[in-house]
Amino acid sequence: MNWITDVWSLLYYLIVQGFGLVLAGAAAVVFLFIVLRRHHSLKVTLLLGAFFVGSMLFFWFPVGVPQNLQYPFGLTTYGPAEGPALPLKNIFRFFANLGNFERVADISRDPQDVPKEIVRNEKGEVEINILAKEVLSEIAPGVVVNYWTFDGTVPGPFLRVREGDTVVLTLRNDPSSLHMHSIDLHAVTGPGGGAVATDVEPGEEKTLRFKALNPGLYVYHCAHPNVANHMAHGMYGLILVEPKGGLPPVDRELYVMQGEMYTAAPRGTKGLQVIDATKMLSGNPEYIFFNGRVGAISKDELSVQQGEKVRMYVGNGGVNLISSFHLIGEIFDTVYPEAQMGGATFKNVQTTLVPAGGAAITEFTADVPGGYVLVDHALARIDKGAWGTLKVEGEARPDLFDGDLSGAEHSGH
Ligand SMILES: [Cu+2]
Repeated sequence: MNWITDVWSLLYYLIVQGFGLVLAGAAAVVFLFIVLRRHHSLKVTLLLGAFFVGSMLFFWFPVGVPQNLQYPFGLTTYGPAEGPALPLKNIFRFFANLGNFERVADISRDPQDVPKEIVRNEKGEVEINILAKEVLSEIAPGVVVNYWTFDGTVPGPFLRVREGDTVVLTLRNDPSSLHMHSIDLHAVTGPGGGAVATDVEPGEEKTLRFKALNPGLYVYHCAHPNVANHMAHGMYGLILVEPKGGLPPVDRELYVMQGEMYTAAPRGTKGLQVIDATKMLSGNPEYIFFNGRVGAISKDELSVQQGEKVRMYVGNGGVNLISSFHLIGEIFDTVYPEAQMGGATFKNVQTTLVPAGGAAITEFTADVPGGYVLVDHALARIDKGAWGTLKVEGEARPDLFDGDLSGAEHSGH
């Protein structure tokens, strides 16, 4: 893919479909005029023609045009700030800047990219620097999306602090960005979770200081209006506030975050995609995935050793759906429901809820070797991309599981 094919894939929707429809309509008008004129007076012909053209425009403008533009005109919204409709000039600025966006080879954040546990026993001051950056990358093979990111991946970096820490967070907005960005961390006690204090223009940076009062695993996300639109472009991640005594030790920690993408073109359409704000408001994504794109969790052949205790930090950037997180063939020994800490944990859980803008912590011990699939158990969503694989390596345990797996390629569940 280069900018010529990118532009072509967009022109295909905007010009070939849009203006093609106009040409077809004009031809139909001429044809209609000729036919009507044979049987009616000029006055009746013009009236009937005006009715036909009016009907065509009546349906085309509210139905045809919005479906082909990222920021539909005339979209009525009732949020506290502007809706996902942006001025036409933003679309032109996007085209003008198309060559300047960084092309990221792989948008996904490695699920193993989790910082080490915090060993200090006293509170401290933690400095965090994050870069908001708009990039181009593939959501599925050949399908290119203009992602808006924290640090160039989806989800953004896994942040880790300790209860009582003072966090000094600097958000910088890359000069190549077309939009303002900010960060609202659900771990913050204070207005907007820090969103207003970190709202930055392209090329600008702002610093927020906050005290991490409550332990837990929290979502962070961009909260520049339209917030849903910024989140649906990929601007979310997780911050873990470890409790004072730390979390019980485990052998492996993994970072998984579910997300959605609302492309105007049907799933699988190749080339640069236009985002459909109308689909976003309806909550009907074309793609649902873990860690930024379809197939991200499966790419590294993620594997754990038999006997290892595994902890998964599971977040949901949404922007609309609630995830029913499940690991096929495993039972979560422990779940921290809604990723809260200090209250009761759940034991022996099959499927746990991960709310939009929320998280869960799941733990299991890998006992039986083989392939496992993690899913959103609203299972139609796996066909939109919401699945990943995990391999357990070790010796067979016929005392726990004994069966013929030679037909594995035919069975999904
Ligand atoms: Cu943003």
